[in-house]
Amino acid sequence: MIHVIGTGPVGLLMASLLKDQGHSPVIVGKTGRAEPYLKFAKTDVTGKVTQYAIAYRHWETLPPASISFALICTKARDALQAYHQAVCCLQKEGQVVFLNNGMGPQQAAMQLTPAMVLIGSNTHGAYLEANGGLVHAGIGSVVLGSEYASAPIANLPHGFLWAPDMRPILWRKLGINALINPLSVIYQCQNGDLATLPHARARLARMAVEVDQIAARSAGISELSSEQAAIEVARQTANNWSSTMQDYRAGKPNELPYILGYLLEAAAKEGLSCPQLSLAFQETSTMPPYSGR
Ligand code: KPL
Repeated sequence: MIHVIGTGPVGLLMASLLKDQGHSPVIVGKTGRAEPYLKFAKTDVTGKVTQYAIAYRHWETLPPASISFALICTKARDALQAYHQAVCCLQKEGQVVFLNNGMGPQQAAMQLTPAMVLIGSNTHGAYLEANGGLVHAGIGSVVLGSEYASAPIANLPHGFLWAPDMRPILWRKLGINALINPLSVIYQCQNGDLATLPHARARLARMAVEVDQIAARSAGISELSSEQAAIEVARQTANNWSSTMQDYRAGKPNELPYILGYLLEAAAKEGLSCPQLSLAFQETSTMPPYSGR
């Protein structure tokens, strides 16, 4: 049984994809519910709508040793807490996968319990509509792995890919998020617009140069090519509102401290100056409240 921690778009998307493949996922959330399942409609990339009713548990009702495999689908700021809660309910040899954007929580957990932690990267695009409906706006992939596990875990869900060395994959995803997420807020646009609006596209290219430099100097990744990677994902998820844009619209804190903040810290350690990324971080931190579109 796979537990999916988090009831945001990524959590619901993962639970629905697992259900589509015949798994019986259990969504774990922070609030108690009258019904033991969560009902929602998903619109897939072709516009087809499917209704789901997926088992739901509140943390407090999860018995010890009840989790064998859990996907942490919370925001980065909640991921470490979710990990600590999951560890309390984990079976011997159980594993948790971090699927949050950005860096920090997964590395911290990896240091605490390396054998229990898998690092994941998700490039699917999904958002929630005002009525709670889930929109799967762009097909991506889920890759997971760990340098501490020598072979793919058994029973890897279909559509989940295994990579023994997650570092380049995490950095690729970090680069994509460092470009798409802040710019989608600055230009208040969907992901696809970043590939077509000339001023946004040009700014993305300028920021990408700095992202690639940080990856090379800080992580030894010499060819991140973050501009190409971000444009590819922006096209694949053209109709998606990035998670940062969704947070901005909802007046919620975003994950940019774990994305741009992480990169700028890494740059500072290397003595690299990154005016483009600093400006984007500053601009997105001081945006007036969302006023519509
Ligand atoms: O991860 C994403 C996000 O929105 O946070 C992408 C892949 C950019 C999809 O929107």
